[in-house]
Amino acid sequence: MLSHIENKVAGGKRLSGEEGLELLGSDDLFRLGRLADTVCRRINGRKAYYVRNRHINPTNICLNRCGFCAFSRSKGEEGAYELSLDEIAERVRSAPGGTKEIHIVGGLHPDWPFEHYLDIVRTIKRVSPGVHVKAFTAVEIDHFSRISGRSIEDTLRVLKDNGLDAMPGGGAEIFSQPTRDKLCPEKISGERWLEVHEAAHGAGIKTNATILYGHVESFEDRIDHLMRLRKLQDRTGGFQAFIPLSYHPKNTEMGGEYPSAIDDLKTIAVSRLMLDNIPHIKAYWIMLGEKISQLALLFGADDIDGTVIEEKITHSAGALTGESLTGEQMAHLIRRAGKVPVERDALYRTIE
Ligand code: V47
Ligand code: SF4
Repeated sequence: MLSHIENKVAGGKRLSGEEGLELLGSDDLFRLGRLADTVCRRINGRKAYYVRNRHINPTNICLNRCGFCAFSRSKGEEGAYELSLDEIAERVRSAPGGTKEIHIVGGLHPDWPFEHYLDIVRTIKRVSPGVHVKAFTAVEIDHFSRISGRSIEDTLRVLKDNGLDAMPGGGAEIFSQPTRDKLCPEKISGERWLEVHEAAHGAGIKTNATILYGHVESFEDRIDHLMRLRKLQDRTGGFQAFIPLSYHPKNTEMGGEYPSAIDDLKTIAVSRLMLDNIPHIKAYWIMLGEKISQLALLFGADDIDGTVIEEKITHSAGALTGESLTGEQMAHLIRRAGKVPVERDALYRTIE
């Protein structure tokens, strides 16, 4: 059934949306994996990447309160927190030697002004001038634009001038609006998310993209999501990595089940096959677990992400993983999957 797709992949041809749906509907997981691995090796050879990074979530207070998010709180609610600039500085200062990236995402705080987010970026750069700051989802950038009265372009320019090096891929969820309305009615639309990333690419800021899968979405929603990303990437080339985020249901308003390991691997493989123009597919070990991430390296992924150190978003929602791995542990996982570990920075430059 998949042989015409195999022929197209062998000839380096682009797959259609219908073919994407066929792949997602297939039960032949190993065939999908082999096909995705062929494409992955064509793009990245035997290399698989990891990064020494640290996550910091400045606040969990959020105006949006998405149905799948167990991390966020409303202002004044039990468990709500705000990190001070000193607490952020301390987290950066105490990050292990060799840390290359600080990853910052947080809630949409009702009172913090745009200047405070600039202070966060400046604080990190002051404490550790050599690290890359990969910060703020498109959802946050849109929020900053509204609270500051600046255009998206101007908001991004000011952030970049103050030290922003790259943007993470969160907030994409599922672009299709009817499904998005069920997940996160308060969040910016899929179109707006794509506009913000297009503006970032225009400003010379590399970004990532994600999909949140395994909840109420259909296979059509997943393929529509991938096709919209592929179309934008054709125009800008600014996406570095795509990260499928496996839904974690615990403590969420939406509830439901964890996606299966089979769905995790299939989603990685189909992402690699459909997104022929995004160089890296990340198997985020925090969400997939160490062993599924390792397998994912044979199913189209070429990155397992980072040392992380402290992780709140997935762990609030029932993550079964630890919060941290060392660089050596990640290199070991990669090596045992038969790939060559490559340490990278936030811009995929190799660390020797
Ligand atoms: O935007 C929230 C998702 C994202 C849940 O760009 C959930 O390198 C699963 O985007 N189950 C934040 N997912 C994480 C993220 C990310 C992580 C690592 C690397 C990068 C990168 C980006 O997590 C949110 C949302 O889409 N999320 N709640 C949940 N219950
Ligand atoms: Fe807020 Fe992001 Fe959680 Fe949605 S996913 S409630 S925007 S922190």
